[in-house]
Amino acid sequence: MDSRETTTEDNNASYARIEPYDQPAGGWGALLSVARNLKRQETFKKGSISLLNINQPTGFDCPGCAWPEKKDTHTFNFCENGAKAVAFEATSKRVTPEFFATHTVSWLKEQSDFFLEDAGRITDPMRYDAATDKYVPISWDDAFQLIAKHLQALDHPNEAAFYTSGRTSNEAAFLYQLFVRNFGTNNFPDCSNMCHEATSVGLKDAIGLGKGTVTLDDFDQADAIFSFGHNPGTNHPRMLATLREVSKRGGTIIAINPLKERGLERFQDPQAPLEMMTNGSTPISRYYFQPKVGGDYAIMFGMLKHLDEWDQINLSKGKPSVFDRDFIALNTVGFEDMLTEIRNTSWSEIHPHTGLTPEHLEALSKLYLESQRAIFCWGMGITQHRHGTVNVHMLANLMLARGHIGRPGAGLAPIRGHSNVQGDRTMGINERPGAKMLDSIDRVFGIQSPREDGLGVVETIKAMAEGQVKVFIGLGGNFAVATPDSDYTQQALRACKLTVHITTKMNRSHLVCGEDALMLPCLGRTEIDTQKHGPQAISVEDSMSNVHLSAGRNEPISSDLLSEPDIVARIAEATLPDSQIKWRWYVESYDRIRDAISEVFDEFHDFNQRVYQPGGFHLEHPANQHVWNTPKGKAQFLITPISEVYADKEHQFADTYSKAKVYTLMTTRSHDQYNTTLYGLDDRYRGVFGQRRVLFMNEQDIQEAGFQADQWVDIESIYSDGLKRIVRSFKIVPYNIPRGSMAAYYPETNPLVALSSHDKYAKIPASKSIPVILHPGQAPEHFNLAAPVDPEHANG
Ligand SMILES: Nc1nc2c(c(=O)[nH]1)N[C@H]1C(S)=C(S)[C@@H](COP(=O)(O)OP(=O)(O)OC[C@H]3O[C@@H](n4cnc5c(=O)[nH]c(N)nc54)[C@H](O)[C@@H]3O)O[C@H]1N2
Ligand SMILES: Nc1nc2c(c(=O)[nH]1)N[C@H]1C(S)=C(S)[C@@H](COP(=O)(O)OP(=O)(O)OC[C@H]3O[C@@H](n4cnc5c(=O)[nH]c(N)nc54)[C@H](O)[C@@H]3O)O[C@H]1N2
Ligand SMILES: [Mo]
Repeated sequence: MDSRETTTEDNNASYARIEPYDQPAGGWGALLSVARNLKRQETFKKGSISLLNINQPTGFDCPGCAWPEKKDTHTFNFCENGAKAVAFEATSKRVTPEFFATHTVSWLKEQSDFFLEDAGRITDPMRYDAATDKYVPISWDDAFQLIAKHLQALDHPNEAAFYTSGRTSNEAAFLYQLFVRNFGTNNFPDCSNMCHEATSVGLKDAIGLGKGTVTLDDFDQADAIFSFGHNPGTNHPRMLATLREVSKRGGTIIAINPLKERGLERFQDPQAPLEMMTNGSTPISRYYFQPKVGGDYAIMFGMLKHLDEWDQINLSKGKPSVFDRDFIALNTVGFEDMLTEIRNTSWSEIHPHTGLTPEHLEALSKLYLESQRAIFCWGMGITQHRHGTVNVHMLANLMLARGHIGRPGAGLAPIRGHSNVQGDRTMGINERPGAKMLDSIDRVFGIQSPREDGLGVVETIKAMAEGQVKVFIGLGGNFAVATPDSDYTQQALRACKLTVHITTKMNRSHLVCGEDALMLPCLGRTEIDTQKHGPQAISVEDSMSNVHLSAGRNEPISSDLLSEPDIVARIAEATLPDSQIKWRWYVESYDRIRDAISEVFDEFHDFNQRVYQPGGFHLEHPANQHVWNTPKGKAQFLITPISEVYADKEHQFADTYSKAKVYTLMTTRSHDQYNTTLYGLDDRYRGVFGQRRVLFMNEQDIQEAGFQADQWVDIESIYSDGLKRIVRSFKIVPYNIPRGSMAAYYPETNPLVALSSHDKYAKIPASKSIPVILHPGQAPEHFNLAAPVDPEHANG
């Protein structure tokens, strides 16, 4: 790790500062930051992109996040971080073959992640040459032949793994899964395995389909929105406009989050002229509960226990039940079993795990009791725990118990991450596919899809390290950095015979090469994608199951780029010369891919016809019609004993093994990053400027441990496998966070997460609950280890 962190001189220690930010989310701060980013990426040099009003018949899907666009508008709803994402892709900076001729891979490895991606867009396909330790140009055809040669040489198709990152379009994803299944494996590690897989698994168990049940219209009708563990001000800023409307019309927003996130407190809408002119803002959450990290399961357990106690009182007085008894009787199974477990659990077993006072827990439960149309939103604060899936079961239990599913203005709203992560899953990027989909694929294409489950992210890493997977192909993403246990993961990638990255910009994964390695540059979403039948649009599915088209408007940054569907088709054609599927024919017009999709998936009937309608179409969630696609045909209440959830062997081990105090560390995003992509070094709303190596810590914890604000510490994680995992030189920042809980940024802290520490069912790495201890540390050799910074480069 150290090599990547210590290379570039920091020439701006004075810019870096920690300073409370008292402005609302959004507002002038957001506009200023956008302007700086556009300048920094030299976007205006090209003059071809108009960010604030991308207006065209097919629409444009912002690659920033999966929050839905407002219906029937073709305007790109502007937000600060969406604008940064677009500017970063539309940059006029280039990484050319000349660039690679002057820099060895060893030299590039010494540079920060910020430097690598900031260098610009990759213009040509490149192959790693071990003799010179440089990337050298390769023709597209040779690249595809090389991939084919490696794949054909494997003893079994299961010796290859095919990663997908969630920016990939439906069309590319569909062709990709088709190719991989035709090749013969279900090894589909996916960014979702580190993200909302707990949602997909947990909701499938509970309500029959692993997707949310609400649309934007429901937000107009809800009386209460509960926000569990997500940070809209940074990660889905367009959501703030929706929350602002809810707040303005008197709806109640309730945040449950260990950190006070500015976007959940106050918002100034950059698209509301009056608010901007008067420097006004709208309060967002009326109630803010700060649990300890990982406390949600106990909180929801407690909410159900309160409801049950109030129910018993009501019934004894002849009053109506607290629960929606008719809904429960008609639609669900498992309710009584759940109540039995809850009644058998005492308050003293619940309260200590929540981090809330009993009074606050009761108040939160009352708020839920009082709402007739409630929406539950959640993000990584719920899923990235060893108990991520059971957290999702609990969210569903609460909703089902009061009949909030299928009722207007109410329901479940997971807030997905990557702009098409949900669509990729729908298209069959799934390492544990259902038989129905496979039968359908086989029928339409005359192939025999493999039936055995494949490998997800965690399993792929292990299999590569152990030599069972020898070829890694990544359709987007930054596998080497986004995954846990970075050192082990990177060794695993290096052990491969071939690593391939289909990509827009250079990142560390491209430098962690197998024996052979390829970097294949593709068109980005902002660019015009011209195929035989003319310019093409791709489709995506947002967090609320709306499917719509997106087409880029910028000239491609290089004439040598291929689109993602084209690259996939050409890999398929080269690898499977005997395949009956006319791969390249599909790419001539993406309508053909969409026609094939509609043959495979019932819910995509008349895909082309419907997707060309303004705003596209909505995929109905059967649960809203009270159709439950579970084994029993009913929604299921699912309960895990609280003693089991919190008898976490890793935390128990850490407590007994370590003499020092063990804290729970969450890893989270700053305001200036998109996952592993750093736009800058500020986290404006949290008052952090020009730096990333900070550790947010409770003030009393700091005192008790004998540390001080601004002191440098090393963070060590403790797991029962006994391996040493440590990251060095983090600065302590006193912060409003419950005792025992700490926060630091991802991905700098990924080396701390043991690969074996993940959710039992969804296998999501538990990157929001790392057991850690602290050691006094040293100031880093260079002030800012994460990346180079100067005032020009900062986003203040
Ligand atoms: N600008 C920008 N936009 C993004 C991304 C980005 O990196 N940058 N990433 C995209 C992706 S892939 C995703 S998945 C989403 C991620 O969006 P989020 O789900 O918001 O992800 P995080 O930033 O990890 O923040 C998690 C939130 O959960 C809280 N939290 C942590 N632990 C707990 C806990 O135990 N309980 C509760 N209740 N809360 C907790 C944290 O304080 C934080 O507010 O955003 C997407 N959009
Ligand atoms: N510790 C910790 N680890 C985490 C998380 C956490 O909260 N804490 N969050 C997890 C989550 S939620 C996620 S989703 C994963 C993210 O994991 P990934 O999706 O693998 O990572 P990204 O950083 O989003 O990938 C960025 C790269 O994608 C490439 N790219 C960008 N646009 C395009 C495009 O249009 N096409 C192609 N082909 N490539 C493109 C660029 O090369 C860029 O460098 O990380 C996970 N890891
Ligand atoms: Mo994500």
